[in-house]
Amino acid sequence: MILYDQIAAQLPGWRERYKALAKEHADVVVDQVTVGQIVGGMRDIKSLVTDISFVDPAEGIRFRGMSIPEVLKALPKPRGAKIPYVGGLYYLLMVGEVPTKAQAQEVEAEWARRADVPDYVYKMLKSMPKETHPMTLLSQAVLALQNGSQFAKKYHEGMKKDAYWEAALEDSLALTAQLPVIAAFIYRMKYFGETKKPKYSAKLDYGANFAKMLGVKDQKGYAELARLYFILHSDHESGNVSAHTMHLVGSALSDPFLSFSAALNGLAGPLHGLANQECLGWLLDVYGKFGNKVPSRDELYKFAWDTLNSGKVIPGYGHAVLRVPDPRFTAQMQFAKAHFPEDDLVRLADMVFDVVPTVLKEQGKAKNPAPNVDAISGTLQYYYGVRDFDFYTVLFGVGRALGVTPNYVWARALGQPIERPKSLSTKMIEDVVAKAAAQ
Ligand code: CMX
Repeated sequence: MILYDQIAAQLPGWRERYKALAKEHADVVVDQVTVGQIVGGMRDIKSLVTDISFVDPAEGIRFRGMSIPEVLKALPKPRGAKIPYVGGLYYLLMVGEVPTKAQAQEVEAEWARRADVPDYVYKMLKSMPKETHPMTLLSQAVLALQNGSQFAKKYHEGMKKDAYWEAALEDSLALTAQLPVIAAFIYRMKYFGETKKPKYSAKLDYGANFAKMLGVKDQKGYAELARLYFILHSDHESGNVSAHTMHLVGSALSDPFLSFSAALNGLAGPLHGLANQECLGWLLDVYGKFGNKVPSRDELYKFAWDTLNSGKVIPGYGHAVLRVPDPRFTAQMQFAKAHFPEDDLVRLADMVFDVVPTVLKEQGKAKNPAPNVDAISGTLQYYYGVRDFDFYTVLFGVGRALGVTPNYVWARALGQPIERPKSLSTKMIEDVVAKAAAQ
């Protein structure tokens, strides 16, 4: 299998490098940790290792060293499409090299072979109360799939440590193949009352399959958006809540299904992935308040201040690491402007981009007043008729699996240990502060 062969070929070299760091250079100091970082959500503490992606505060994400424009340009595309194969992105993240078109198609074929979701998963989803949040359904479905985990099965059969990554890769391919099917089923069931099993076609790529299974009107247009959306949401290095949860739970050798279900629960938080549903809600509130029209800049300025004065955050703005507009926002805005520049919500999102950073700067609290990935993603879904906001984080979840599973595979391949940071009591930290003051 293509990903297996490529990773296996690289592995001895990577293992040597990783082992050297762990054994020969373990005492080299990388950075200091301040009290502010300890009590401030561990911001910027350099304590994770990943080669899949890196977020530069002044530039944004790089996937395997490549910026978003570079990735979108270099990866192979389906015939007639402008946005690349998702399978090509998965190859890039897993292997670290830009695939040929044939290699990207091979990954797509691996997915098509594994996209069948067992019946009991559908049964379980159907038995849930109607009002259940779709993220809860998605997380439950992933947990239910754990039944078929090769990693868990082989671990209990005594699999050797060196082979962990192989079973992890098998589970990762199964998980990423089944996710769009489950997501589409949740969508059709929850909002249309349909319970037919979606059919994944080996003739279509990942994005086109998703467009078809979701049942949107403009299949071709939405397939492009789906590919873009999944690529952009795949990875954002390892410290964000969903990626870190996957890493942490995986470090206990919980299999990819257990780990990813946990990651989804973190993604479902309003300060993380749920912000995309909140962001479109905020835009529509603005739009509705001004009689379903794009307001003037002054009106928008006042609305933004009213939001802040009522104690709420402006969703889609700010970031824990980034200090510039998120290139994932920029790529989506470019897509919107290329395909439907006259759409009212796109014009509004563009005006928000102009006004909200000024408001946040005037307020002086947010370290980054610029838009993040969520500031526009819901607007694009809305345009294509996917208008049930609470579904948007499910889309983020499908995309996020494409980044966190390569991280999981490589963490097992390099034998990364169980994660166990140290905690201190408040008194201990106060003592450190007092000692520093006395010196
Ligand atoms: N609107 C209003 N206030 C904001 C703000 C925003 N968009 N972004 C930050 N702030 C405030 C914070 O709430 C914080 O206030 P307090 O000091 O009163 O607690 C202050 O500014 C400093 O925060 P920060 O250091 O700049 O940001 P954090 O690293 O603590 O948090 C984030 C980052 C994303 C949670 C925050 O910017 C936020 O809440 N944004 C809105 C929600 C959002 O868009 N989340 C999606 C992020 C992307 C993702 O993970 O999907």
